[in-house]
Amino acid sequence: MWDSIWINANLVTMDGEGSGIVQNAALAVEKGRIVFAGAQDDLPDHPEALARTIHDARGQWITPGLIDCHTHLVWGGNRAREFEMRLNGATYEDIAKAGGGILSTVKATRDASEDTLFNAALPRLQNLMREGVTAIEIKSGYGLDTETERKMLRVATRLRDEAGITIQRTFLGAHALPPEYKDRADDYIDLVCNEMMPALQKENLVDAVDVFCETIGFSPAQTERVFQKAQALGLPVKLHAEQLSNQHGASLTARYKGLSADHLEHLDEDGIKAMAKAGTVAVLLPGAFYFLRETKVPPIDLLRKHRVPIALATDMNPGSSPAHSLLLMLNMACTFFRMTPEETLAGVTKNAAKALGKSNTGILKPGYRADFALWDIQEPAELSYRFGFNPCTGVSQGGKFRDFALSRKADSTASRTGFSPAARNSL
Ligand code: DI6
Ligand code: FE
Repeated sequence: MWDSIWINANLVTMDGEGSGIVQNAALAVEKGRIVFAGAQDDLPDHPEALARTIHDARGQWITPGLIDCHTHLVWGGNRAREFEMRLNGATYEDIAKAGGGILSTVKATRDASEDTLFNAALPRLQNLMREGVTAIEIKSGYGLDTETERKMLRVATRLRDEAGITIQRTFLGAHALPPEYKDRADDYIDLVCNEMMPALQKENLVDAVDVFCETIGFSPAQTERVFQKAQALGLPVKLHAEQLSNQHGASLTARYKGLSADHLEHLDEDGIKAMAKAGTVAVLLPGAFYFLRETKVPPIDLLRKHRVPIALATDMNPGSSPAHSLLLMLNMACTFFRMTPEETLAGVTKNAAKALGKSNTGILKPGYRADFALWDIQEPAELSYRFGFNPCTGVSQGGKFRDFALSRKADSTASRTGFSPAARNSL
């Protein structure tokens, strides 16, 4: 007997070339894994004979759980003041050069206790989870000293353990130059490579390594030193690349078989070819594009031409993208980047899984983790069409199912398997 089965569903499996749509479908789960995802008529027996728990999806859609593969979700303080400064004409770079920007968040994060950071981060994470997100990446990088980088990665680990969500913890020690290393960037890279990265990896706090390669960040040569160290320690790399200028960071990342190169507004075709060859995912961040009022669009057509997988993420952070909704990123990717609804959904499922180096989630397919989301929609394109509305009615996280309709107990119309219209958007 299987543990549970969803019947009368429509699936967006993401298996194969397109979206892999199956209507009048069923999805079954056993021991946290998908054991069936296909046409209901192809079930080997009656649902009652196959599974202990039967959920009637009543025509709702099921997609793979969404994946937010680029976030800076743990930070102290906020940067609303800087937002106002930018509205009055200062640029993001101006503010960074004047010691604000990332460094103002570094100060607030150093000053915050681990509990304070955890308590601030949890609702951000819960907001994503309520939108069907079952896996995310969280970067450090607002500590810039061993102690505070450790504190951030410990918070990310606690979020993983307490929220029961898949989290990739990325060490971004080379995010900005801390004030105590002013004009000594190479010495700081020594610290990152020789002290911080090995110590934090030894404490089992690091799953991947990232660098901010930019004129206001670190040079390609400094980036490469960090990549070499990561490689020596067996850690996969990724890069904040070509966000504000073309530093040829994408090619560098490809040379280290990087998981992803992210932002990419200023990426050129050579970088794209290198990414295609290495299997490096292009992670686009429409929230940062929007919030920094960027006008240069990432080279979508060339990415398509060279068949580089495109992922989308929130880049959730206090400075360049205080975006707390992954669904909104789908809409922005369509409006700003002219991506198709189908491309955006691939961007937060199978391609985002690839960006995290995970081959067991992001697709509805037997053998994969039972990470999926239920949606009260008529067609999948609605996920990118509407904005500011959340049609998610339930989430399975490795087979653990949370029914958002049922969680409002006061609603007497919510049945064991049902999704009462009155309750479904109540959380
Ligand atoms: N690029 C970004 O968009 C974030 N980090 C980075 O390297 C922004 C971080 C911040 O402004 O706090
Ligand atoms: Fe970022």
